[in-house]
Amino acid sequence: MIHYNKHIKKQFSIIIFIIITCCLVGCRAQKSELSNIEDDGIIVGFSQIGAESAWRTCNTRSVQDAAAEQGVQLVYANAEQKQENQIKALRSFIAYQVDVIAFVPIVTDGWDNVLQEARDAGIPVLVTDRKIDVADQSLYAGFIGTDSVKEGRNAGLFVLDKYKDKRERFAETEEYINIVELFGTEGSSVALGRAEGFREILEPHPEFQIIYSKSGDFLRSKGYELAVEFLEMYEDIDVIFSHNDGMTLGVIEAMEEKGLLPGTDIVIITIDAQQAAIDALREGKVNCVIECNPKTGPEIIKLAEKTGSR
Ligand code: GYE
Repeated sequence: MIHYNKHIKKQFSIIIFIIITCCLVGCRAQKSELSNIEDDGIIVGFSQIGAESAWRTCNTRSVQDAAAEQGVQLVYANAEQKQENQIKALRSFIAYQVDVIAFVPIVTDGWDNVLQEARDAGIPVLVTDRKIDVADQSLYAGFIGTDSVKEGRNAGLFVLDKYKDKRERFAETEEYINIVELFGTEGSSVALGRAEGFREILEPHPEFQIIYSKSGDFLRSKGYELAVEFLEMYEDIDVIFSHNDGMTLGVIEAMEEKGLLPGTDIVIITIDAQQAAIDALREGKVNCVIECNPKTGPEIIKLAEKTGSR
């Protein structure tokens, strides 16, 4: 523990104060320098979740390309799958006084405070790809993303149709249709929505039962790990509902290692429609691919320009 006498303490705090002011003036100066350099281009702070899937990297590139095309200055931050890193990034955007903040919220909760700080700083915020739960919806200026509940419903409708015959015989056979679900990131609006939409369609049909549901965090490696686990646990799986192609590719790998035929021995439904999943569909290793378009960059930048124009 270091002890200061009161005079030194006073001098010390004056020094601290001078440093902070210089920084801010420097920031403001830098910002005004930026504004001088690119006076018609806005500065957008973009906080991305990470690079957990081909969908994610395509989404990032779409935003970066659209910004470059529009002459928009993009300050990009990769949160490496951590919410605290995203909050740190949003706070640095606020300190830096960007014109607009756009972010992909990894989970739905925990954004109220930092969005209030952005509002206090007069910086509009756009929520992209995934949704958030905040007490005051006016804390953000807009949302651009996909309808995950609808994606889940489409997966449910596919299963409903696929097992039409077996369902009709259920009353006499009592043969259940066993479903395994690979859940996305816990607490993310996309995983919650896909699960909700899927159950909304199947719940009225008791012949369907979800016997296993675990989060693979949208990662191929985790999809593989969980597949090794549930293929060990169950012999009578009819359907695998995977929340994204990344996890699905891990499942296919594990099934083939076990000598099983994906798409034949077990019906597989996946969401995203990245090229590898389309190829697997063509090869019959996947039975249903539901599209989720990652190329939202142009819309995000267009809305950012509208929202943040100087
Ligand atoms: O389905 C998955 C990614 O938020 C819609 O996140 C996105 C999802 C997408 O990891 O591949």
